[in-house]
Amino acid sequence: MSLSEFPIDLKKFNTKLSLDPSKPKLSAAEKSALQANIQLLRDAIVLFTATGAARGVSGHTGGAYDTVPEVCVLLALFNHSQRFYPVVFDEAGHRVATQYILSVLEGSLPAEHLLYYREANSKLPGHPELGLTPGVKFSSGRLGHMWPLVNGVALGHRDKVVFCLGSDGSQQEGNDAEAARFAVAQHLNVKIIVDDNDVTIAGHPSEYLKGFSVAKTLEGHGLKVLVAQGEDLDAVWGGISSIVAHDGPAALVLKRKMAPGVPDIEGSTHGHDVIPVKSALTYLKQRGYPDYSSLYSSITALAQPYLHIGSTKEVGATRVVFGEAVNLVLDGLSREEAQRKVMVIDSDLEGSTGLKVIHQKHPEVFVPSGIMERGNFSAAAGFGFEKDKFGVFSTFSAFLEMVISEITMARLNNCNVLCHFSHSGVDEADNTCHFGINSLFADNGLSDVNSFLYFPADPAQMIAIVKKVFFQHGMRFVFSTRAKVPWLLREDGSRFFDLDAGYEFQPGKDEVLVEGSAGYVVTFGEMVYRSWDAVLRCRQQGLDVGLVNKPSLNVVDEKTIMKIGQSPFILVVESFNQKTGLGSKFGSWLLERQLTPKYGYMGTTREGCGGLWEQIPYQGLDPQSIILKIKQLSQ
Ligand SMILES: Cc1ncc(C[n+]2csc(CCOP(=O)(O)OP(=O)(O)O)c2C)c(N)n1
Repeated sequence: MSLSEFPIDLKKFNTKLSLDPSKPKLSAAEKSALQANIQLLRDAIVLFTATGAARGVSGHTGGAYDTVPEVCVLLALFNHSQRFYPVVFDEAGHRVATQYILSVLEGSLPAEHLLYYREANSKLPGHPELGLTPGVKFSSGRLGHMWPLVNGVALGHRDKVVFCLGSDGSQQEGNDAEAARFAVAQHLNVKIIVDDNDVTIAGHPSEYLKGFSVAKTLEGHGLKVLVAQGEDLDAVWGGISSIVAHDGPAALVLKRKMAPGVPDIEGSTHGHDVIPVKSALTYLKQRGYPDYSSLYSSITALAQPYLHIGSTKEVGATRVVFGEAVNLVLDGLSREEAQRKVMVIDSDLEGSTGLKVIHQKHPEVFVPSGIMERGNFSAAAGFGFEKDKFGVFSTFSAFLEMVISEITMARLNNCNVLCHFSHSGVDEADNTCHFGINSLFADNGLSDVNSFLYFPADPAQMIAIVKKVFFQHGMRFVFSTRAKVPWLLREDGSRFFDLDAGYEFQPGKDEVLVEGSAGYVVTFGEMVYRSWDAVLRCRQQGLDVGLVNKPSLNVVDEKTIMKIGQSPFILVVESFNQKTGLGSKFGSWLLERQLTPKYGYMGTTREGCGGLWEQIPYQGLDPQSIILKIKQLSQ
């Protein structure tokens, strides 16, 4: 079976189905037409999202699968009347499979293209991106960011009813509370349909966020709220027709298990992620489809073709090592002392940001919490409000942008917070809304306060940094990437950051990994091994380039800058935003010291290409691109 044809005939979708919301009961014919549409889309979603699993690029199945009934109802309403703003906004952008299938139904994408879900350069990334994918009508992907925007759409279209699909994950964000209040105060005709499936990434909200009720919360804000069973089509239609009949903001909270009817993942957090190929095959077989194994086996993960020199073949996940390193520190304390001194708070990402091992080994310090980065950060700060207490907070680097103001207030309260921002830069990023590239915004204090931004170059350096800075005071930020990185090797094959051989991390100190007379590359984090490869290859060709690892990103090391600033050139290499990253500062630091080498800087400059490792070469940050820049500067 080949990828040139989508094996489920989406032309069977009844695009003409029209439903009149003034009739709260479905006729038998309407119900069966709706049911057929729902089943078709659900089967298609299982089929094509599983290609993400086959390709090794992951993805999300359950959430998109869940919301198909309400999506099909909305399409039938759009057919019925122009009163409805004809966009299926979705505050949970990971459910992007829905938007891709809608693009196919409206004829903007060929159906077979769905089989390239999340492949690099396929224009089917992990979240909807306006302007990238034909037919996609909005960008989404950071939870809590859509409803407030939909409110504005409704303000601009007072004559229309505007829908937004909601989720019990997204509804945890403070932005949604603000949006609810605003919708009520402005009497907006916004209708939120929430997939209340009690599943997010790290667990079940009913367990980790006891007391939270989507329906009661929305009611408390003053919305009209109905609750119905999401798998009871009559109830879904009844609910949607009555929130539409209501003049003003209203919500329909649909209770259902995650991925109802899908073997292996129903009701489980695994349903949040991409469905394993095996489970998809079982599901499709149960649904009476032929065996599609050959389709999935014809898909292969595209491996990174480049062999880096100057680092190990073995790779490690610095984001996971963060948690292990915290455990090493906590292992040295009694349980009572640990509990008194340390609090580690999660924002539904413990498996991704490395906190899980702390949860397992040191539950006495661990607080599982919801998708509420601002509140969780401030809780960590408040815990660290006293001199001998330390809060630990973690989320993806992309969401560092959400807590900048909270960081300022924590700073003004002299709080001790160790922040771990994983998924930094663009390496293997879930595309543009998940780029973690504006991280120097964390250094937003004035010149009379210190805060340190640390980005280890490999797993060993992560341990060295965490051990060193864990009990230091103030705000400390540690970064890691989604992608694994190798261990860095000296030219003699030994490891640079070997703790057993006496390596000790020194905050604020730049590390000259190799001296060079032709000029220096200055870099940090996951760009060090790539830059080291580039520098070594230049040196092999007789160009005596030096390399500086700058693990303390925001601090000037006077001795090193004076030394390298007198060399012929400096090239800053990073995957942060070229506009706001280290390269945007380093030139000023040089000029302030009357140092005027030739100067260049490379960072992230454009929206992503999807896929995984492909993001780095796409941004022109691969070793070959670094070599080219070195050669330009050294001429
Ligand atoms: C602001 C923000 N924080 C965290 C995330 C990471 N994240 C993506 S999906 C998700 C859980 C979502 O749960 P829900 O929206 O209920 O979706 P479901 O599990 O039902 O698919 C999290 C924490 C994010 N995308 N945006």
